[in-house]
Amino acid sequence: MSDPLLVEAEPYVYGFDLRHSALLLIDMQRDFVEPGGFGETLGNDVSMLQQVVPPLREVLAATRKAGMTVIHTREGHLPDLSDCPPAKLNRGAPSMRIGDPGPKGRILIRGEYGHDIIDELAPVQGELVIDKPGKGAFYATDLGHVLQAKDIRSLIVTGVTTEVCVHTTVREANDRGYDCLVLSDCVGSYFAEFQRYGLQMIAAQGGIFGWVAPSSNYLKALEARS
Ligand code: C5J
Repeated sequence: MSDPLLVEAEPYVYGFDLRHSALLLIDMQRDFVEPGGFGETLGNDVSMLQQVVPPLREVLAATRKAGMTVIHTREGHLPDLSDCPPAKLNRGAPSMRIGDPGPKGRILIRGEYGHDIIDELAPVQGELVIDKPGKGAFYATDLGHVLQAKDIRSLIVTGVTTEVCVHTTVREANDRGYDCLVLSDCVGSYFAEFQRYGLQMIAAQGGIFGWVAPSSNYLKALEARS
């Protein structure tokens, strides 16, 4: 058993073993990050999420170089919407609903251009892509089985949005016994205050859901290993 890599984090140092860890990129899809997608139909300023892309590219490159498992998720639904509960479909007053035709194809539908991951973070061969109908990455997906099969115990969590799919997934993972480190500049919200409080909520009370650190601390830990 090799020594764990150590990341300076809140509320205290996070230790992880490369062979038992995965980088999780949550929903870095055109539908959330670019104009004309689901995020914008809800009235959000999608440019708020674009600041996540440069640091996350660096993290992805370093993680790939280190040989760690990389898993991407995509939120979306089957073309016939059979996996989209009416409560989700009908909620609110968006300018377009899930399944409606938009400039990037049908909103949040699997196989459409807008549903896919942005070019800058596109998965490469060997990386897993988990399609999920809900906010949490464990709900109605194979993620739990995949992590068990790979003997993954720690998750480095990135993606969008901080208070919705990132939070839901971190809470689900925490209840399943995973240690989650959330990289603060690699998760994004449409709301500055949700970003701040969302991160605080994870690390509060001695790390009630997990740990939080800037990506520079994670990169330092990866560099220090050789
Ligand atoms: C949302 C997500 N915000 N990926 N989805 O609806 O956070």
